[in-house]
Amino acid sequence: MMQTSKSEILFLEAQKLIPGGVNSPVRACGAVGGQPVFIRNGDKSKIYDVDGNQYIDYVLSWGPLILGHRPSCVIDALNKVLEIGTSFGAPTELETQLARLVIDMVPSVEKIRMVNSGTEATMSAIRLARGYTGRDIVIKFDGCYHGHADTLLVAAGSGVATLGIPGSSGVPDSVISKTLSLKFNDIEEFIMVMEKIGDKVAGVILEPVAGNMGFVPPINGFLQTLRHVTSRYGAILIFDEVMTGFRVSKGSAQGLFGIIPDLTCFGKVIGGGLPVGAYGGKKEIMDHIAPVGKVYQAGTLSGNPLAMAAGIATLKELQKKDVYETLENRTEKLMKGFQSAADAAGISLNTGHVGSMAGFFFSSEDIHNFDDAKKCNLEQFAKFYRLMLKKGVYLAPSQFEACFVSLAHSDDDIDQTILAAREAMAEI
Ligand code: KE4
Repeated sequence: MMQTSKSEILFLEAQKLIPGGVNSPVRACGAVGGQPVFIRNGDKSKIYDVDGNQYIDYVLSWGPLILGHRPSCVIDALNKVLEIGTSFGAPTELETQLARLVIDMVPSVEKIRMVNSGTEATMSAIRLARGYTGRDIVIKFDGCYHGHADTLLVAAGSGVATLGIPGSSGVPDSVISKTLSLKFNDIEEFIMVMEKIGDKVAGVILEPVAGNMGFVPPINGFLQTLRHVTSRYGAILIFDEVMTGFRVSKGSAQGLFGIIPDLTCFGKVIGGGLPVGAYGGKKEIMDHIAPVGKVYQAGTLSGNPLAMAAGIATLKELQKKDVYETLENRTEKLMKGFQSAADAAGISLNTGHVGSMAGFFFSSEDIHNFDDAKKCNLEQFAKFYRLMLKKGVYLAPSQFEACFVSLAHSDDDIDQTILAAREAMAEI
């Protein structure tokens, strides 16, 4: 029987001081019942809670830890920076080094600006698209989550979907009146809308592989249509690669699908576990950002040396031979194992993955958009989540999330997880 009394005590205390006892809503496990476990430490593919329970971790801090917990290259890089300081609020060479690494790995990016979160990255990219085009309207897609900037909190996924709320209170209608949210993967609807208002659209933003309505890849032609039609109307195509960046392939989703967006947002992996976001793209667009241009964006800790060092160490590791093949093979094995576990138990399960980003829905139908995702069996998901947690497997506590595999996940970890899934599917 899993002992969680210390987590329960800590959760009670945290709830007195922090809304919901958490610093990000999805961590409260509202969608799956039960209470969050408090983490004591992490190492490689595992995390350990304050009661000493061990878990194979497929959340990986919601994506950043593609090398696993405490990879030596990142720890060594951080220790080296600590010898010279933590933050200066002035340029350092480390910022240029991380910029160079991202630009070398993602050819569509000619210039890049570092910020501190994915939210800052997407918020700034939207402001830049509006400043560059002089237009106001932004198009997003239902179920895609781009962080919590007011203008993008419309029909969002992730924590907003997990809470079952349409958007957020506190966001004036005037702010979201210029944001249109269309159906993900609906090519006809997108073309129709752009034929009507395309010349008024500043930007179109999406997750090229959605991970915040659960795992939903683009259907054939969807990304290509967005690229072709936005070019025709002079709208800026923004790939929110905060989750997919350096996760689904070395060249991110744009490299995998061969699409060149005008702007790209990054986060998670490029910080290697420290707070980093970034947005970048064509020089001609990026030079509209202050101090060169008139679109303002700033940040006290943007380009922080510690965060840069963790990002540099992570991306350098990802450039090594066979990294993405290893990640792909392990993730495919995991998802095939989940599928066969469900089949053996007669449970309808829909699994998918791109690179080391994966997901599964308890449904017999194909899932192409947020409406499809919301029809899945959320109760079965919650039961599966709780059973797997008890069996030492830490999955995202919401159907509207993705899961991740790291280079630290061994074949034995995958085998153990599949065995746990077989048992859990039989008990659902
Ligand atoms: P942050 O502001 O949380 O660093 O990034 C926002 C963001 C932007 N774009 C995409 C595609 C994202 O997935 C995210 C954040 N992802 C969620 C998990 N789905 C973060 C977890 C959380 O909110 O606690």
